Amino acid sequence: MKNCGNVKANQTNYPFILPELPFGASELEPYMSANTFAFHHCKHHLAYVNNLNKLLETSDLAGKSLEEIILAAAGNKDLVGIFNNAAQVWNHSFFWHCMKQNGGGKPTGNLLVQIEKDFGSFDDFCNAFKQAGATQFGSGWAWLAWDGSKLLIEKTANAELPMTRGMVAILTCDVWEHAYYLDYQNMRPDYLAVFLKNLVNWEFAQQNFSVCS
Ligand code: MN3
Repeated sequence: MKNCGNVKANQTNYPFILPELPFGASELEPYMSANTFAFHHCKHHLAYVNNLNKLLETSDLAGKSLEEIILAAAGNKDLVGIFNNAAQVWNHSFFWHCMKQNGGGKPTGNLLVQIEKDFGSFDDFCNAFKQAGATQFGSGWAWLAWDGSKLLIEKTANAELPMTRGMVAILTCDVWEHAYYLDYQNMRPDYLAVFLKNLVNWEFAQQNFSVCS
């Protein structure tokens, strides 16, 4: 479970399990602390997994894959709980892979070419990504996503994610307060800047882009 699965998600079928982090919980210090992971991974992410399994006990969606569950539940007011927990399982499993020790810097290869094409420059992309994350009101996520012909920056509320909008996630940053409050208190812009400068795993983003582009 060190590498918890493919680049789209790392979960296959019910009952879902909490994936291990793709790094040691203290390896991203000082930028993201082991204490943050003790809550964010071991409590928040685990709660989404447990809640989803509980809800699936009595649902005919239990035989579906995680992505099928998310897509089936999206927009269905009777399945809000399943959607929220399934999407948060997917989002966190994806998010852990978006970071690595000694991360940051710039992407290479065709992802960098596409970023420069769609955003003007890598710096312009960084500014737009940070702006999206800083201005997501309340809980949510900032994304780099691929819509089939171009890269977009999206911000989503709560558990919402690109796949329900017909887009492919390339990179994300969790901007729920539980992601940064222990290390950055209320300074969400500082957290987003550190995420891009010191934590981003551009190889993972490149893998995601290679699969879909
Ligand atoms: Mn979170």
